[in-house]
Amino acid sequence: MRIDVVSIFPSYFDGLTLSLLGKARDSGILDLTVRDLRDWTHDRHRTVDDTPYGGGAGMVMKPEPWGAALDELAHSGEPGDTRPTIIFPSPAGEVFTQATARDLATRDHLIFGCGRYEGIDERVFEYAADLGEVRLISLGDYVLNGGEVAVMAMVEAIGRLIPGVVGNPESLVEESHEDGLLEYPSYTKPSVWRDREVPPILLSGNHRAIADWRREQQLERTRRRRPDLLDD
Ligand code: JE8
Repeated sequence: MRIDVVSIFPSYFDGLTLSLLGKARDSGILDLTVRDLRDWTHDRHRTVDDTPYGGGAGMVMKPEPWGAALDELAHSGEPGDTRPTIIFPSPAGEVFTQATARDLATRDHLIFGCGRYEGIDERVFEYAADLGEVRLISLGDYVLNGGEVAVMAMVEAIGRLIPGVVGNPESLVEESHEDGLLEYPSYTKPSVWRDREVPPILLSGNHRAIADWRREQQLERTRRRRPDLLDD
């Protein structure tokens, strides 16, 4: 899979190129490139923003650098050029879930456009729809200062679903949200710590009983903390 990220703060993504995704990148499973939007400006000040038509507070990202960036990145250069999925993080988008991550993990080419300020000139979204499938996706119902933090979370969630990125494929199906339930609690040595014992069932060696206990813990926690997950 190819993932391109466009941002005016490319160094935000330095941590993403380490560890988990670093391995996938080196092995060629994931080709992750982070680009500076200002590389597609032509003026001395590398301007990416301007005042909003109609007035109002703050600045809006100019369309021209975005148009040039999308033109360049939407073409893979390979024969059999496929249309990319172009994702703009937005508080006004559909909410990102594990189902969204699973869907996006099946795509050949993702382009993430990180807005800042009051957002991006609306015509950029219309233009992007000529180049690929456009998705406006929100990380959740709270306000961030720009798209970078949302894209880091989305790329990490998508990247770890790509075969070969996570070492043990069994660990994927057991996880929180993959089966619609919260995770069961985990314990390690020592078996007694500050007078607190590990649940004895986990030391019993009875693997069926342990699996049943863990499932019960998942159901109990989901009922208490996230009853919305059990509604449907
Ligand atoms: C963003 C964002 C996600 C989430 C995403 C992109 C670009 C219009 N508003 C813009 C005004 C307040 C400041 C906003 C800054 N901003 C925020 C998000 C997001 N994905 N879950 N919350 N916020 C941009 C500019």
